[in-house]
Amino acid sequence: MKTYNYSELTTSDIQKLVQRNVDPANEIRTIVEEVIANVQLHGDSALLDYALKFDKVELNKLYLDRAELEEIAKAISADQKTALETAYSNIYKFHQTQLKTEDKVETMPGVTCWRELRPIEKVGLYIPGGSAVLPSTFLMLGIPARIAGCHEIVVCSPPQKNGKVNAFIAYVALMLGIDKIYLVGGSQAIAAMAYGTASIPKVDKIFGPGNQFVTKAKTIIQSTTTTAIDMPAGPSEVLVIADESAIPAYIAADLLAQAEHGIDSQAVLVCTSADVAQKAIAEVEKQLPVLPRAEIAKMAIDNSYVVITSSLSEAMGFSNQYAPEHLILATQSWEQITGSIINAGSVFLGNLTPESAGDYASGTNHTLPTSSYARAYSGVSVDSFVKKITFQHITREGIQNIGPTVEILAELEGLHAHRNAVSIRNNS
Ligand code: HSO
Ligand code: ZN
Repeated sequence: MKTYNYSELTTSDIQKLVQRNVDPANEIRTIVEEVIANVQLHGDSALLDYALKFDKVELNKLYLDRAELEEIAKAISADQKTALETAYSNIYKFHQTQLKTEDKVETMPGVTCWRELRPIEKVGLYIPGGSAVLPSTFLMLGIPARIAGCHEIVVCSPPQKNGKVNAFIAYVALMLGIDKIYLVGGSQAIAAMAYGTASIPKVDKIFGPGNQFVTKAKTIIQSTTTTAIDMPAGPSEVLVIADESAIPAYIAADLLAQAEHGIDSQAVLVCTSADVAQKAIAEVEKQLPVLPRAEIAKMAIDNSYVVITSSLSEAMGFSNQYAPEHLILATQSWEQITGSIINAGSVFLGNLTPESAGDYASGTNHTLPTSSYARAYSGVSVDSFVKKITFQHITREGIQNIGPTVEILAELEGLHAHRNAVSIRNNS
């Protein structure tokens, strides 16, 4: 892994280091725009063509129904069921607390304002299934959607070579009470859920991570259709801040857990100790070759780097500029530095808290902002599946209290009909 000394980096070096997943020649955009246009024009038949072209499978219908999901799910073992159920229960517990009723506020006597939650009616979940099938992502999206009370949950996941989804995806669908999975992947799935086709309903909001094509499709449809998106979640990334109290083998394991996601994943180590960093790099070289996904991990590691800093606060400064999706504080002093975190999607504290725990089962959501979007976006939560509608009620006393203020402000904006809407109530 390439190693840099923070003190030797210029502002522009740092800017280049923290920049990722740019598409300067718009190559990805051009491909994705064509897919979107094709799905918009030809609907289901375009989706069947793409299944053949990209997923190498000839489908005779675009979905699996409940009976088919039940049949597929039979293949999973008792241990696997228990693990999925434990993860389900922890994720459910953590997300359930996010549904809060807010207090009503009397801003002036007789003027009461409040907010109430309403679920987004139709949501679309994209469950990736390219080089790794991710049933855990299905849990991370389906559970908050169910807690929020969304009426219609449309699920798209790419078909495997046998024209089905794998048994774990099928089992999670049943756990969530979802009766249908559409066999569509990639940017074509995003287009289908944004425009609707004969088989796939148009949804109000699309959720889910994906490769650069899926992410590009989400960002395009968000500005060209009335369908919203959760966030532009792109290739996964981790930044580990470590000091001399960190354990090099653990750091390496965490970097590799990230790297095995995909060739465009990034795993960054920011370390106050050159010695620990060197040992961690040696550990990466030791642990990497035996991984089944070594080839992918190797390419991601080649796309990753180490920065040596002189202090934890300097390390945090770099991390805040990078704005990582996952931030691991591999130090016993984590309590002293959490207050200085400004930008991060999800944070893992201390030497015994691997990102994998949050990826699967501790309870937090793993659909998080990547590519420095953590500067402005939060990860998926129940909030992402609801709208917060404001309400107000004004009494006779209230309209008298607030009336003069509204009349003067309406007058100064030259909007007399606004002023009259108040005056007519107070003068009658
Ligand atoms: N690290 C991924 C989530 C994931 N990891 C799913 C394993 N399976 C994005 O947060
Ligand atoms: Zn992961």
